[in-house]
Amino acid sequence: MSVKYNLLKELEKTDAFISGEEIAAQLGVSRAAVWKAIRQLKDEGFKIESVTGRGYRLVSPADTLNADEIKRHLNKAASKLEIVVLESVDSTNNEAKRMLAGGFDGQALIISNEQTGGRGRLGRSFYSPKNTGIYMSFLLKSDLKLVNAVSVTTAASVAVVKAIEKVTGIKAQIKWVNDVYIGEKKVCGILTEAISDFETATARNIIIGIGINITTENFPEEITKSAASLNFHVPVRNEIIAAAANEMIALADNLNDHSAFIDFYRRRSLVIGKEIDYYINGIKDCGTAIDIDDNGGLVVQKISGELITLSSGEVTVRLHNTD
Ligand code: BT5
Repeated sequence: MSVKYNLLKELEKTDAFISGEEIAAQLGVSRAAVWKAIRQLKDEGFKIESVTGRGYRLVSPADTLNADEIKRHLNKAASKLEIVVLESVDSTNNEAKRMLAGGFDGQALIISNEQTGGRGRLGRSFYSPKNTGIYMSFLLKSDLKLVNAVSVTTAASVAVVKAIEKVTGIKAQIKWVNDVYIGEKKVCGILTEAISDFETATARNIIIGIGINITTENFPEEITKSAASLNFHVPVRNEIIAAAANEMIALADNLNDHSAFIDFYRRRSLVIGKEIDYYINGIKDCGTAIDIDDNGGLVVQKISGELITLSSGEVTVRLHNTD
């Protein structure tokens, strides 16, 4: 583990000042190494007070991503994941694809402290500033039938909502098909991609990208009204990541069987009973969301009374009055 991470752990133990000398002795490194790590942490946005003659004190709690810390919270089944923690990357989904292209043949969870090109669906972008969110991608092997593709997103939404609730106590809801909301604002988006095998009509590898705003406050102008964060200012990123991995792995082995997660998904649905606009290949229509069917499809009653089921990844749903 890095000097920086160990230093953070020391600073987190107390509200009092600790001298550079004491930290150096504790960690078995030089004073210069301590000073360098303090500077790195400050550069990353951690508020550390330094007073000559007294030493250093952490003013705001740190929430550094750390593979060992994540592994400590993983259960046995999820421990098979290779954990990759990056400081910055274009997109963790892209990184997963690069790993596959490079011959990686296992299962992994790739996490980054920021994304410079975070992606949403249909060419949209996902705002991913450093230190304040979770940006991660599961790279999983699968035997998922392509007809069941929507269930990956359904299962992932359930995993995220359960993880958030377990670690923070916050109850979130799911806006069909891939968004997690608190109140009327989006706190998490999910982008699933697959490497498929046409002959067997299965997804050989699936990449499940999840972005969760934890403490992000300043969103770009165009999403200030629709986006929010958990606003949870206690270090929780490693724990939420691990909790989501535990839930995801439990569901991933049987994605063709929706019964394990569909009831929970229904209970947390933000759309059932609401009037919605939906876009199929860019063409808008509206109706009332009636139910989520057993395959994760959204059952909508059109104004004409006709019932249709939305299940395509090309569908976008808008609640009236929200994004
Ligand atoms: C999504 O798409 O919400 C899927 C987002 C998936 C992000 C993860 S992060 C890890 C992995 N690596 C990636 O590159 N992506 C995945 P969609 O439903 O198309 O929503 C995109 C829309 O959400 C944008 O057009 C904005 O309106 C809004 N948006 C962008 N950034 C946001 C944020 N941080 N929080 C809330 N809303 C956001």
